[in-house]
Amino acid sequence: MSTETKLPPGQYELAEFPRFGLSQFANRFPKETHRIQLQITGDVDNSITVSDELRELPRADQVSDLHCVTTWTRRSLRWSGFRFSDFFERIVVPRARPQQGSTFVILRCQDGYGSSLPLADLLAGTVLLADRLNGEPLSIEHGAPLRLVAPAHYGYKNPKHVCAVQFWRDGRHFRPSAPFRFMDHPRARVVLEERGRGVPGWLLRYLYRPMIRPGVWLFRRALEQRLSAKRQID
Ligand SMILES: Nc1nc2c(c(=O)[nH]1)N[C@H]1C(S)=C(S)[C@@H](COP(=O)(O)O)O[C@H]1N2
Ligand SMILES: [Mo]
Repeated sequence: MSTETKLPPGQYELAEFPRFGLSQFANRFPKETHRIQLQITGDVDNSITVSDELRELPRADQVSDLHCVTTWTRRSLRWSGFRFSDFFERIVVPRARPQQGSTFVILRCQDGYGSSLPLADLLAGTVLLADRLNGEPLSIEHGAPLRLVAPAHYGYKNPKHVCAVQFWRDGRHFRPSAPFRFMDHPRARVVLEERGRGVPGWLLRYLYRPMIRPGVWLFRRALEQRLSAKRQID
């Protein structure tokens, strides 16, 4: 059981599952929360848009933990969706035809957020494009209509509201969403505490931890304001 295993280095368990991220994204929301629309582009022979065909892939369910780089962990989340490896082998390869060596993958999101991972990491069996959480369709808080779940990598490599997947031969098209380069490790593996680049992970624990409470508060308030503004319009 995941609740009995030890947490990764420097992490502590949170009893709630907050909406969270870099502060500049607190007030940004996806326009489309139901219909999946994924653009597949980059160094590919054929750029395509994938929507309901994604739901024809075999479903994959998994229970995994989400580890934010700021040191909070939410345990035992029940995700449901599609394995990234199935998506890649059954849709991307035959239809978009990535060019030789296009292994730098950028995921872009409806709120303007973006993150990158090497293709090899995305092909791991635990990486999902998830459309459900704990038996319900994904909520706005947690990434509707589709998010990446990559439990071996810190939360910032788990983009929400994903709208494009780009396969490039190198990283020159990528500008990390984080304000400083040290905040984006190319792989961000949790077991190795790869929180950032050029700065030891254990040191970043102390820098990031004070950001948790204000971050949770900011993201919650932004969502409440958005919901009450929507109620006035509806
Ligand atoms: N589109 C988008 N995805 C995002 C973020 C964001 O601000 N926008 N924040 C990231 C960070 S830093 C974390 S820890 C997780 C938090 O996921 P949650 O909001 O479902 O708790 O989402 C990640 N994915
Ligand atoms: Mo995070």
